[in-house]
Amino acid sequence: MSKRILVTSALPYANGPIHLGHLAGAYLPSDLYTRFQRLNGKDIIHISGSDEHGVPITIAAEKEGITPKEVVERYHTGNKEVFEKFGIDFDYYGRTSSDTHRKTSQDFFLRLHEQGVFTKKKQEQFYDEEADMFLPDRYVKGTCPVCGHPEAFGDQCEKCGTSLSPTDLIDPVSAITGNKPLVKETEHWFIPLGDFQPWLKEWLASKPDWKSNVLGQCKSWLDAGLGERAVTRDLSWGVPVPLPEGKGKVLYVWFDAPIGYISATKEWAEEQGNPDLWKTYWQDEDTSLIHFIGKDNIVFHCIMFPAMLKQHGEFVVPENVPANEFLNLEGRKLSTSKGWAVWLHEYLEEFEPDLLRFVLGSTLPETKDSDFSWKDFQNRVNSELADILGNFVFRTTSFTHRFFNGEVPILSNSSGLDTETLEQIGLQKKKIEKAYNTFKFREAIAETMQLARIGNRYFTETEPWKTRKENPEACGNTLYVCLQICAAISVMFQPVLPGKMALLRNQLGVPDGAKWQDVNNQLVPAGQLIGQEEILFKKIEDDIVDKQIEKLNLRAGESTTQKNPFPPLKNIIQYDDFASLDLRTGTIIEAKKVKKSKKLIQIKVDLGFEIRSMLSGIAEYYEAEDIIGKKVCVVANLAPRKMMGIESKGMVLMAEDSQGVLHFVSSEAEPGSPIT
Ligand code: B3M
Ligand code: ZN
Repeated sequence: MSKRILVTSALPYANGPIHLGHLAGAYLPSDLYTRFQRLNGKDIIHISGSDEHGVPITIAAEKEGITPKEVVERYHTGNKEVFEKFGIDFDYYGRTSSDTHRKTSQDFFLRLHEQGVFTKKKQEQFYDEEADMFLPDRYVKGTCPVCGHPEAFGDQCEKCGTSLSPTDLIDPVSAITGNKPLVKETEHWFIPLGDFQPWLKEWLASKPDWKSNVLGQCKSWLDAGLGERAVTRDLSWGVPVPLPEGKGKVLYVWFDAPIGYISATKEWAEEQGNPDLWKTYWQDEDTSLIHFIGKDNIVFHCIMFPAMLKQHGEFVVPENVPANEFLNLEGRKLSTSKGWAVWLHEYLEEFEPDLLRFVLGSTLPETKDSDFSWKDFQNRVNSELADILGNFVFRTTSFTHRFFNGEVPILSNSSGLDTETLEQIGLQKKKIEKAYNTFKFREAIAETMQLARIGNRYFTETEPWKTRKENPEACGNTLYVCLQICAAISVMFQPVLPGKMALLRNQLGVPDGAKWQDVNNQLVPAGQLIGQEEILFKKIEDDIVDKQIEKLNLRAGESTTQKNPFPPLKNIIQYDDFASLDLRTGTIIEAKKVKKSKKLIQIKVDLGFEIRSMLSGIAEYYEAEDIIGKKVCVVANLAPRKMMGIESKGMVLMAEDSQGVLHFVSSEAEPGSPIT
């Protein structure tokens, strides 16, 4: 293990408030890790901040009718505050609109430029004449060439996750005016990621212990071959390109945002009164750099940013990137625009932070997508925090007060069970620290809770209410053991339940500065006076969570009544346009999932007069074997297209409902019948 750790959490775009999806992806895991390592006596700093550039900001500004600057002012401060209230333990929360950041990212760009890394190339790009601007990234919308999603963005299809260029889209339109964009020539700087491929491959091969979801994504990027990536954009909002010929252009947001980690560390060092301190964390080889992110940011943190750091030459590269998958909400994909989200500031109006820290921490999407539901929240709070942990602490402390004047009894003539139970503290401690060190936070939490279960079982088995009269010495031993377990928990549960465990330490007289190393089976000495019993966790009543579910449904309902959930109608076409389509009925006679593709199923359709092979982006909704025999309608004269190296001759028609689920369009007419 290295001498020091630098933890970063993805810089959230300052274009909206923080919700549960953010927390589950990056910020709760990074906080649990940081708090554990701090407790463990490590030299560690935790850096994050607002990502204030890029198209997500400018589009939000256009939607709200305000300037990009106003958007980031609105959300930066609010987000910083809500993280603080939730107990996310950042050492510094910066922002990419700062002067330090502008200078740091421009210097970075210039250094790579001077090293001759970039190629400068003319490129055809979409242009919106009415808005009088180029249309990078999300300024273009259209149909995804991979899965057929009609609302894909120019940089990524949010449905199938494919990373795209605006020109990949089918039927592209400007996101500002809805116009069909023109193509115009412009010039940009590109980083040839392909040149870094051999190094990246070797470097990633030296990280076999990384999470498999992360390595899997990296591998598929490398297998597909890394190309060039433009690092500049034609926009007015962002870090200006620091070259005379770059006038009117800014750095691509994914070039400047990760450098934001460095700029924020510089500002932190400044604040510490030691302006060079940032170098120790970024440039000394004895640092472990760890990026906490959600899965949609993997390529940038495992390929692009490491390549930039490596090329620059003065920085360490990441030691680990423990990216999480996504969090769903009540079984549905989280969507802020559809009102299907729980915002952290709203949560905090009703509940304490520690409850959510525990529940979300216990269900983090560490290896696959996971789900948050209000009923599960209630269940876990009631049956684990209240019934197990809270109850154990309460029965132990109240018993000590009633029968031992609130003093920790002495341990004498302990039984085998007493000793074994005390030893569990050390055994659990080992399991918990291993889980934290390997980014398995769900496991760390479950193993900590396990200690409270062990304590509860032991309390019940030793029956102190009986031994109190029959064998006071044994009764004292029971309470001694239980108090030691409570004390150990008050330190070991601190990363997850910082507020509640501070109360518990105070109650038991465990020093607030107790470290992980101090946890043993005699944390509270015999004779020590403990505070009065208190209820640590109150149970949540049904009506409280019902209200939350209602609120969620209401908001989602409002947003669908206000907003048509379907895409707007396309422009009017002439009959001839329609007549040029050759639509036919058919029957699926063979289907198999395309290897390595999440979306695609390769099918053979009987058109009566011939058998056609096609690809369809429906694997998320249908199993290949279930669709054999389905009657379908197809576009039979669509020019053949290749996807994932397989040719598709035609397209199966699907209807996409408001939830984004695809349904077949069928006809009973015999295969081959023209649809007119
Ligand atoms: N702002 C994307 C996101 O919020 C982006 C992360 C930047 S990390 C350097 O998911
Ligand atoms: Zn797609």
